[in-house]
Amino acid sequence: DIIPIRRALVSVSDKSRLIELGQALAARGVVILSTGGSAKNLRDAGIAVTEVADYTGFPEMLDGRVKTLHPRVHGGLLGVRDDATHRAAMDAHGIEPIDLVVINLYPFEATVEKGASFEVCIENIDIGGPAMIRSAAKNHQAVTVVTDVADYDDLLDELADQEGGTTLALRRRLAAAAFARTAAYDAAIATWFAQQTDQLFPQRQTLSASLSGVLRYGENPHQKAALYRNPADPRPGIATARQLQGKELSYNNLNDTDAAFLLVSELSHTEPAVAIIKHANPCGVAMGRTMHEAYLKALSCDPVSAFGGIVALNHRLDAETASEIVKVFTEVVIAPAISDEARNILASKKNVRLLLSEGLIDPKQPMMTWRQISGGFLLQDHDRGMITAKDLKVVTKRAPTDAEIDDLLFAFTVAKHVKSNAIVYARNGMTVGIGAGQMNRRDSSRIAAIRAAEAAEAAGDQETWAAGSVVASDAFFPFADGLLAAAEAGATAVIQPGGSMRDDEVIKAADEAGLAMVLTGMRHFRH
Ligand code: 93A
Repeated sequence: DIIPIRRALVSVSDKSRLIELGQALAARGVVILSTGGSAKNLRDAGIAVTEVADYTGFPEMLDGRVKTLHPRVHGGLLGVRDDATHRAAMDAHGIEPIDLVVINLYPFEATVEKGASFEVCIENIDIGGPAMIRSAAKNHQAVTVVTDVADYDDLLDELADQEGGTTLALRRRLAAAAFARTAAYDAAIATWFAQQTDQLFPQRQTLSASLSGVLRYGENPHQKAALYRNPADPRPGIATARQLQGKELSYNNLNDTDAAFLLVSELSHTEPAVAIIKHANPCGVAMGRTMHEAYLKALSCDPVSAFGGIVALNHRLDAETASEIVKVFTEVVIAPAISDEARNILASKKNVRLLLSEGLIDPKQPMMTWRQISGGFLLQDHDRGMITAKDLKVVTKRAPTDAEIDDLLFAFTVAKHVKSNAIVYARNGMTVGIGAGQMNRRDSSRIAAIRAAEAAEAAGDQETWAAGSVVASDAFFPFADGLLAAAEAGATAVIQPGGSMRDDEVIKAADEAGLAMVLTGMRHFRH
């Protein structure tokens, strides 16, 4: 694995530590090839170098645009050392193997940052440097590539440890860093170029074959937008779904459909489940013995908000359910599968966007969420936290019944997908009232209670659907008031993370109100 360094090519724009590096290589008897400015610096310090121009027999030309782009250079980098035909070709053409390249690129990024003219920025696009870096990195089996002054120490240490050679482990690490460097360099060029031509978004593509492409507009008509698919991620999801019918998907459709599909993917995989989403918040979520039952239960939670909503199913869409869905104005339907009959029924509403995913999203799968803030990005891993019955800590005198536990876990899962502050009432595997996105928890509780009362009214029931329900909160109750509002509305059991300074007060209030309460120890903020 150890490859001795006999010949090096040094071509650097940033000349810091160049002399130190040259001296160390020369002391080990390494033959140094170098380009104009770098060669001059080394020679001035008394280090013997061969100009690349002398080696190739071609002068640096075209204002330095062509200095190392030559087969004697690239052959020396790319030739496979233990391949007889490669060796024969190298011998025939006088190509000497180059074991080490030390290159840092024309300072394109810094030139742009300085506010240089278009022409100066263009001239600072390095062509020969990235070509050599990529040749060397590709052939890292035999070639060491250094693209950052910060790696000189590792190189020199290894040459000392390995008697003038490098290990494959180091060459691999440096090759990975080298490709990352050229990728970032090209990305900087592409970004700058796009800004120069006001082409931040790619040319419009049709969305039928693949969902990626330029969208009609963003969250609002005056905003530009595009969908980028991650080609390295073929897992089931929104960007990999197939659109079977309907109008073009909008930015908001895609965002809402993602929220809907993530939610149903997290509910029981054995029982049918439906989520109806509006503005990225669920307005009705339910499980059922059949898909039809689950849909009707989800719809009844908030039929007003469901108008113009997104419907996500965790199982196959059947005809019975499809004929209910078409009765309500619906923007998008997404399911992992669909029956032929259901497809025909939906075809009668040709505007409805119908998406077919190849399965559900694994809620445990690693995903990142990122958002831009002024001057930077926030990156976090996706909220993969999930609570099961054994994670629950009963803190009240009364423990919840088994039926309550089922509803508590269901409500807490839904609450995870509701914008904070989130309060979710649930009963018999369906949400009956959801309070989302309020700046205080008491207001969310109030709204959820109002929804439960109105759902009952719409269904012709005398008593609010909050009666006999359970309630979930995405974060702890800082005061007893939100909890008491839930008790007043008729909830009998509570699930919340706990961890407030006033937990004792809240627990006491729960006991006094006859509530059963469990703590999860896990918060699910979603902002
Ligand atoms: O203009 S280039 O793209 N053409 C080349 O053939 C080439 N070869 C090396 N720039 C090229 N380089 C770059 O020159 C290196 O990446 C390095 O940044 C710089 C070093 O030039 P000098 O040694 O003359 O200061």
